[in-house]
Amino acid sequence: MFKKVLIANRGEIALRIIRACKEMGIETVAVHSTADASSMAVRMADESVCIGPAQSKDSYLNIPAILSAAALTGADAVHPGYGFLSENAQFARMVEEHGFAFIGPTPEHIEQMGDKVTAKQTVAALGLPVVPGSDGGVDTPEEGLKIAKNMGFPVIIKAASGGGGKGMQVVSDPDDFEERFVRARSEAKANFGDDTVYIEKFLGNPRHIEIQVFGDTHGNAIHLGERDCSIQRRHQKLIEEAPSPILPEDLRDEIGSLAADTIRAMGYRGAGTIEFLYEDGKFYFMEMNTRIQVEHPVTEMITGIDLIAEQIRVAAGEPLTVKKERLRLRGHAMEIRINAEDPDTFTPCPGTITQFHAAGGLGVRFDSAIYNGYTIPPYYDSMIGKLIVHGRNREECIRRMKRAIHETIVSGIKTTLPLHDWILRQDDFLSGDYTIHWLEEQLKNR
Ligand code: MV4
Repeated sequence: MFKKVLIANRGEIALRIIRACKEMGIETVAVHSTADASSMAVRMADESVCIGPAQSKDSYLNIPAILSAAALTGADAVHPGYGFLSENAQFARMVEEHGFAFIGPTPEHIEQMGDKVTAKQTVAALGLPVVPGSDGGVDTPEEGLKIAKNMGFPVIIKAASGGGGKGMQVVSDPDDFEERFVRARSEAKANFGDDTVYIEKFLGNPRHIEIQVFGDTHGNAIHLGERDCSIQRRHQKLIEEAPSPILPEDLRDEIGSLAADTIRAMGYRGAGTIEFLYEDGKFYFMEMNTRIQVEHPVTEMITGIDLIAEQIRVAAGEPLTVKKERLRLRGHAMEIRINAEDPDTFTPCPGTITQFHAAGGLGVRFDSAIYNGYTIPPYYDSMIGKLIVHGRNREECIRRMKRAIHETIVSGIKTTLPLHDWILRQDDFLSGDYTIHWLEEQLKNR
């Protein structure tokens, strides 16, 4: 097992990784920007190293500075968390070339899933259901229009190097196709330096359901059930839950087993998430994330498994401690992301927290790095914490979440807590009757 792990991240996930390391008897190194010198991660880690100025590109994305910190402190592994360098294949490669273990998949798997065309072809060949569409990249508008007409409109044009919603064009009218195709290509080129685009049938009212998977270096691969992440705005998730309120038991087993079989066949190591669109009782592969995700605690709550500890063990070459036969999904879990934002306009509200109290009690978990008197820097993501609750069923879970929201005190800044309280009182949410577009529709009419 590793003796010392460097955490190449900040905020709540840095703290989450430090906690797992402490419980495993592993020493920790926090790296931080000048803006994060008084962060909780710096206080909780055994050692800390300043890796540069506030701007992410100079610090949390500064590969030479991070590798120097690892060498200087004698770390033997690097955990990238989520965001920042977590899905940067070049970073994973350089970490390994410098003699450290990368707590994540191989650079090759990151690369393979980072290219959405290659990812789709790979998983389709291994038996996962994909959205009907072009067979790989499409070079010309003429070629694209032919495919679209064969498939029927509406279609969606996506960037191969995209993901997370960037550089997509929906086309309903064949007359608009050429213009949209050209726009998709040039946006792809401008955003990702790669103008490869592909075409899919556009699904109008899907849900976002993702499967948590895990593989090790001994040929084991499992799935840990799904998370329903359909409550989102502009591709930012607000609420995630498990199990999905609308997924039948037999379909969960079916898609979960297919997902596990897929990563086993790939020889995939570590934690991963396979994202699907779910519409009319059918799953369609969207993309695979090769990192630990923000919403991983939802899965931890229903499985009782420490996913970060499992990542660390797998990276150290140990087999998964979870066996499919012993895995039971228990009760219901839900997570809300708390952002330092105006709940009506979503404008970020950095500033100083003048009063703070975390919710507690049975089945309540608050993952955050904020504290009383903490000043939220303006340079990074506005998420300041995650409130996660577990209950015996969805009803108990929702009641507990409402209770926990009202127990949470964060003064001095605006937060999205009031918006969450509102969502949790909507009939459509309570009945589970919503698609990925529901929240944005509601916000228009509110
Ligand atoms: C789609 C789609 C409908 N049909 N693909 C958005 C993010 C990127 N990962 C893929 N996305 C979508 N792909 C087909 N064929 C609708 C979306 C989509 C979406 C997906 C998940 C969560 C929120 C979303 C919001 C808008 C569009």
